[in-house]
Amino acid sequence: MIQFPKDFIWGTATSSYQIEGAVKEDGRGESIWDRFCRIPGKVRNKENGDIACNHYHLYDDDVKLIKSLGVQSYRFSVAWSRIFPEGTGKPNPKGLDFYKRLINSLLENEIEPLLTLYHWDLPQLLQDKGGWMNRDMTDYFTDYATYLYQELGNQVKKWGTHNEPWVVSYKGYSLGNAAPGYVDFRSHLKASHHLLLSHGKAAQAFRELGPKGGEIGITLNIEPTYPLEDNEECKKAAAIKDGFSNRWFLDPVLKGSYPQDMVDIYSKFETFDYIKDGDFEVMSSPTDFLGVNYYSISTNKPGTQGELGFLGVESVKTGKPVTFMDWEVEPQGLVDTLQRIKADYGDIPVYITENGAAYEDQVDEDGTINDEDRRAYIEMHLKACKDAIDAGVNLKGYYLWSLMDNFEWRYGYSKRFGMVRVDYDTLKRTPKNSALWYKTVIEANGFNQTK
Ligand code: IFM
Repeated sequence: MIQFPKDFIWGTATSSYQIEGAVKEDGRGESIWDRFCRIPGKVRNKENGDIACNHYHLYDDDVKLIKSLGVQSYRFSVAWSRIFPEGTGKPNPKGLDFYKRLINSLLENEIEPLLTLYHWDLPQLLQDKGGWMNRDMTDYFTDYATYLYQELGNQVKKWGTHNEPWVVSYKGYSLGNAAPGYVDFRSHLKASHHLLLSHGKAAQAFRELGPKGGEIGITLNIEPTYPLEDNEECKKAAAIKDGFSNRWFLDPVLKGSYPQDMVDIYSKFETFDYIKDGDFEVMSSPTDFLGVNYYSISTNKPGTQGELGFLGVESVKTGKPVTFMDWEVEPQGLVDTLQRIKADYGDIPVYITENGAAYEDQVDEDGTINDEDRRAYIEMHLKACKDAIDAGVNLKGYYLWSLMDNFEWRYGYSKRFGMVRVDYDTLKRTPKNSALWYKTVIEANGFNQTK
């Protein structure tokens, strides 16, 4: 049996806009995703999070569901615009009350909350002030974080600042396929700077005003990059892709600087005049853990086509099996990622804050969902976690993405990541076979390897 350390944490994860619904209830303000979903052509079938999984009303049942699966910790995010409908200023007690009720329910069921402050749903009124392009956002974010530390810190000990700032800045400000939908690479660079600065400021505020004995960290999506062929050109392409996707975020947070090779490349079109003295010190304020979201790998060669053609990099598929997202399945990439973090950034405690897969699930006549492809994906990645632990990585826990099927951003409801199926007509939840298997893993703190 593959056995995990005694104190390993078994979790699952969601985010506010993807599951809550109730977007106009109890004083919640508009978020950038409410607005983005209304722009024609941005989200499949004009879908949106208006109802989503109706978790806002069904949260108590959802907590019972988490409990019934034996899950020990639940990672969720707070919708900033429920707490501060205008982004700043006057808090909304009804919005706060929802999270208090959710957290109480979790604690009553002995499920540890891991609260993420920002999982992409910025209050629209802050976007109207420039969003993450505006340096003031770093103070607004810190005020919002501090308010929650004070209101919820007695009950919540594990806190995350941002989820995947690369997605927020690159997809939101450069590719334009996530909210707010801008298309300008330089805006991505500026937005990413302010996101990481806001992380550092919120981490500093946590030390002063956060719960004693609490933990704070940031979640980065890491996609390990490999050369297509074993030659210098491909290795260089892989290094640039790594600098663009991974090191641009890891380095400021864990080393206190941007990677010089990327600064040299970007300096051809960017002056970085928005970087102020002392920023790197703030960005690299000590944190207690690093959250890693891992899904897939990237394989690279020199080229001028595609998204990063302007940097001389082309990412290609290598023929490995893919999930319904068209992401290649490669568990070794997770081992490499975790070992690399330890080698390059030190022995910081790590949680896998997301890992999982979308597949085209079939519901059998008797109502069961035999999602063997997802189960196998999870098993292989848990094996990768164990390999990394055996190699000395300080991996503390694993949060399966996702508790239930939900709004998968620009893909709407077409991509199902849940271990629990959501019937979008009735909103009924049905654990898939992967969830029943995950329950046995948690009970045994391990599993018999089949893959
Ligand atoms: O659904 C997303 C989540 O919001 C952030 N990480 C990746 C998941 C799957 O795409």
